[in-house]
This record gives sequence, structure tokens and C-alpha cells, in this order.
Amino acid sequence: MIALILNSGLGHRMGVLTSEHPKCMTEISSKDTILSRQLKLLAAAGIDEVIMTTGYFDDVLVNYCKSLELPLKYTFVNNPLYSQTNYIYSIYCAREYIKDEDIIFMHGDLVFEASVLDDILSFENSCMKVSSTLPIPKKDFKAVVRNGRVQKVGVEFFTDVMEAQALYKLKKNDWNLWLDKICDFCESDRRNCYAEVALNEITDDCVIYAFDVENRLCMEIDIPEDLAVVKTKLAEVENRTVYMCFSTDMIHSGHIAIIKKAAKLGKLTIGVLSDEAVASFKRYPLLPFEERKTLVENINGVNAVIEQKQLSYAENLRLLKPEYIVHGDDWREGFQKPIRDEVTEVLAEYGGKLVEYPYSKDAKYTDLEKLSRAQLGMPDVRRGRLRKLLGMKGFVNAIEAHSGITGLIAEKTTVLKDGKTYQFDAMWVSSLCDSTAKGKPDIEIVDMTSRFRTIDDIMEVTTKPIIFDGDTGGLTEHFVYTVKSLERMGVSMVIIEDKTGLKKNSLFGTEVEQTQDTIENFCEKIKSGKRAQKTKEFMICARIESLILERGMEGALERAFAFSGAGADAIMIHSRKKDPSEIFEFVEKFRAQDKITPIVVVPTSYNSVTEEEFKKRGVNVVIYANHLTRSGFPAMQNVAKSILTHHRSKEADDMCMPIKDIITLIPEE
Ligand code: SPV
Ligand code: MG
Repeated sequence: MIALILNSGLGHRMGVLTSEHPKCMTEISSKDTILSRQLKLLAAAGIDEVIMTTGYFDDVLVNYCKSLELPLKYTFVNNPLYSQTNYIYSIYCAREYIKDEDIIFMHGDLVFEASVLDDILSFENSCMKVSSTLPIPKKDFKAVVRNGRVQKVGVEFFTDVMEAQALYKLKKNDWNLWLDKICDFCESDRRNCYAEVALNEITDDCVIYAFDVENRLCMEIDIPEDLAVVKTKLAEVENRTVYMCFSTDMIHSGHIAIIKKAAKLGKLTIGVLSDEAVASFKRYPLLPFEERKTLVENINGVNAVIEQKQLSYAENLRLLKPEYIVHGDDWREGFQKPIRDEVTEVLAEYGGKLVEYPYSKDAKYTDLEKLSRAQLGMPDVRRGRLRKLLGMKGFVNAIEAHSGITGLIAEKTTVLKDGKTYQFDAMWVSSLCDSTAKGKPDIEIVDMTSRFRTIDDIMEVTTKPIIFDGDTGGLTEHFVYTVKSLERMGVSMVIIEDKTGLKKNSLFGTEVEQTQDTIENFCEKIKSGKRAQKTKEFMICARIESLILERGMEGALERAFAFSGAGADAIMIHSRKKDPSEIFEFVEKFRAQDKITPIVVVPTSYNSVTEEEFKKRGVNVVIYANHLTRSGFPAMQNVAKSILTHHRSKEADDMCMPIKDIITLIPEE
């Protein structure tokens, strides 16, 4: 791509301002002339060759260009008849340098902002700058635009027109057609018209699209009043504010490209999403907020970085009121759409504008994201994430998983509500559900090898932290091996309950014979487990069965303090009452003495309490311990019954997921 700039004219209407040099050398700011700005922008946009037609003050112009020392190769073409011909003839003079080229073509008195040039350059087809928002000029250029295409250009048209400027990007084929016509004109002595008169004869074949820059700066300077307007607009452009939000922890060339574009619109502030917000919609960030912030701060073009605490932009937009929001166009669909809708609403409140660029679908970037996801699934990265989440959010929820498919549900289920995205933070590998899936009772009959196999199935297809239901932990001598194995696999926490002998599910309560372990024995088990683990990240949680076994609050609290004293990283308090008051009482009394040790609850029976309320009361982990099993089981049973009842499966079809959905449920790697 080469640039063609027409500078043969003088610009008589500028008066004394052009008495010593051509119009393009008029100063528009303390650091730039019209021309120096054009050339700098061209060079910054990656253009390295400029063909410039000259006329008046030819040598002043040539020397001036050289003095700018820009990385541009110039070819100056003098129009010897500059005082008697129009620019159609200047183009004709330059024909041998510009034929068979893709070109960016502009008049030398045009001032435009960087983003205008960039957008025109990246437009797929030949195009001309128009504006749908500027008033239609009486005497200046207008483009007749139909179906997005430029049909005619000139001052004399008034129907279906838009304000237009002589800033074109022309693909070789279209440009050759126009250039041939220009040559025809000049060779038949029609040298005093606009080059567009030649264009108007061939617009059926020469396809030029109207590129609408709306009210971004792109205007020519004809008279001193235009100069004053340009100066004011340039100052506005420089002070304009732009906002983008970033969640990424790996910066690639796609991000740099969009930042570069955004920075050309004005002063760019980047909102870096908090760790919590990233984890809620995407995946746990590999780099924490502070590191991601530093990364972004050091990118060229970034003026300021602030935290964006939520996926919703509303808070930061109302605070900063940026003129522009920049985003990839991928958020027009899918889970980000409501966020985009809210952005457009907030922008409308103060007249801001949304600018969307095509989202880069480069396979390289999707591969990188896959790689990061895979990293999150690695044992060393996954293991510590529960502790990190607790540190970051103070509160974590987990749902039961007992197979690869339930693991995927726990991993991928997302709900968007009130501009926020909700996901589960972790998975609970329940002994009840693992046993049930194998058709066995929950009495520690499914051995550890089999339980580990379940963990492995889940781990293979997910990345979220795993909390393992370790039942009683078995004999202390066995438990230390379990701890080592779980830790090595990348499990984040094991919960063991203070019972011995034949363990039965807690939800039987006192209906079955259950033996609670002594405080001493259980403390010894915890200590041995803590000694056995190799990393600081793995957590052992002590589960207290006193309320289940109706042994009273005091006993429960005594155990809780003893177990945390023995090194337990968290305390789980269990209850099977519908009324949550004994849980609340325990939490309040425990928190009165211990503000730090995480408290875990399993609200299967007292299920009316919201996570918000648990959090307020000082609970840190809520486990939905059996809900996928309990919901899946009746659904399967109903279908089985329906088939038996009707001797065919037609009636059960509506109860089943469509085949197409089931085969696409699991994405191929
Ligand atoms: C499990 O899910 O296996 C549990 C929790 O241990 S509960 O069933 O409530 O005892
Ligand atoms: Mg259990």
C-alpha cells in the first residue's frame, strides 16, 4: 500500500498563511503542520512509501518533507502546469508511480484523526470517507451513496448525499479503472475538472464503499476559519477519554492491536477485572489482579489503569464518563450480551459511544486459552486454588460431582443475572453420591482406589478445585496415605468426620448406630494427616457430627476448637434439621473466639438459607452435597417407567435431551 498526497495547489483562500509555502505546511498545533501530521500518521499506520504531487513552492515542500526525518520513502512529482490545471492533471503526472498499486489517496489539506486513517486502511474494500452526522455542505464535496456504495462525488449533487472528503483507500483494480479514466480525460484536454468527474463515469465498475466516520475529525482546511475549527477539534481529540476492560492474564498481539486502535481514539483508561470477576465468568486467572494490572500498565498507549470490580461496566462508566468504549464485536451474542446492553444504556445517559472492532478468531489465541485452561487442570495449579479463592473472596460454593459428566456440569454451568455471572467455585466428591452412582450404600464400602478413580474421571475434564469427602478417614495409619495421594492428585481439601466404626450417612441421624470418635483420637488423626502432607496448599477439614448425633452445642464447640488446635485447616459443622438455628448458633459462638478458621456447611436440610446470609454470618464454604444425584435419579427413573408403560420410547422423548444436544454437549479437544 502506498500513499498518494496531492500538494500541487497553493490554497489562495488561506491568504497570507500561504504566502511562503503551500497550504499543507500550515501549522495546526504547536508540534504539527497539516502535512507533518498526515505523514506521521501514515508512517505510524505502517505505510512506508509516499508519492506526493507538487507545484507551488515545490523546493520548500521537498526540503520540508526531508527535514521531518520520517521512515518514509518519497517520490515527488511536479505538475508543471500547476497554476492552470486541477489536481486531475497532477494525478496524471504521477501515473507511472501509482498504477497497479493499492493506494491511500488524500488531498494535502485534509486533517483527520488517527483512528479514521486506521479504520479506512483496515476496511476490506475500496472506500471513501463520508460522514452521516455532519451537515450536508452546500458548496463542498458530497457523495451520492446508495446501498453503501459511492455512486457519484461532486459539489453539485443533493439527493441521497452525505458529506464526503477526498480520503480514499483504493484497491488496485478499482484504482486502475479510475486512473485509466483520469488518463483519458487528461489526454483529451479535460484537465480542469475534479478527478472525481472521471470517477463518476465509471462507478458501475469501480466499486467504492462509503466509509462513515460519523463525527470523528476528518476535514479539509480551505480558509482561516477552517483552521480555527481544526485546532479546537484537535484539542478535543487529544483530551477525549476512552475506556476498555481487560480480563486477560496473557497479552498477545490481538490485545496490542485493539489497544493501539483504542489509544488512537483518545486517552485510554483500562479497567482490569478483579480476580473475583474473572473467576466468575471465565476461569480462575493464572495471574493475580496486581500482576495483570502491572502487565497492562506497561503497554504503550495505555494512559491509566483502574480496577473493574464486576463484569458490569456501569460503576466505572458512571465514574469516568469516557467518550468511547472499545470492545471486540464478540459480545453482541452469548453470555456477554446483557453486559453490552447495559453498556449501551449507560453510554446513552451521557452521550458516550461504543466502538466495536472485529474479534480476532486467530486459532493461535484460542490455543493459548486452551493451554491456560489445561494449566489450571494440572495438580500443582489446581490444588492451591481453594485456598486462593477463600483468600480472595472469603466465600466459596461447591456442588457435588460423581463422574466426568457431573464434573462438567459443575465446571461449566453459568447463570447470568442482574449483570453478574454466577458459577460454582468448586466441586464436592461426595461419598454418598459416589457410592450411589455405583449402586452401593454410603458405608465406606467403595474403597479408596475406586474413589480415586472417580476423582480422576472428574479431574480429566475439569479445572475447578475439588473437595473430597474422606468419610472417617479410616485408620490414622491409612489416612496418612490417603492425604498423600489426594495431595499428589491435585485435590484441594479432604473433609473427614469425627466418627469411628461402621460409618453410616449422617442424614440418618440417630436412627442408626453411630460412634463418635474421641477428641484425642481424632486430633491425632488430623495431626498425622497434616504431618504427612507435602505442600502448604492442601487442606484438611474436620467435620463435627455432634449436632447430627444430638450431643449438644457445647460438645460441638469443644471439638471445633480442639480440632482447629490440632491443625485442621477448616471446620465443617453438620446438621440435619430443617431449622438452621443450631448452625447459626454454632457459627456465632465459634466466630466469637475464632475469626479465621474457615467454616464449612452442608445445607441439605436447612435449604432456605441463602449464600448471602451464610456469608454474613461468617460461613466460608457452602456445599450442595447431593443435588445432581438427587435430580438425575428421578429423571432417569421416570423415563425407564415411561418406556415400560408404553412399550416404546416415544412418550419419554420429551423427558430426554435431544440426541444432537447430547453429542455436542462434550466439546472435542
Ligand atoms: C456426602 O455427601 O456424602 C456427605 C454429606 O457426607 S451428607 O450426606 O449430608 O452426610
Ligand atoms: Mg459422605
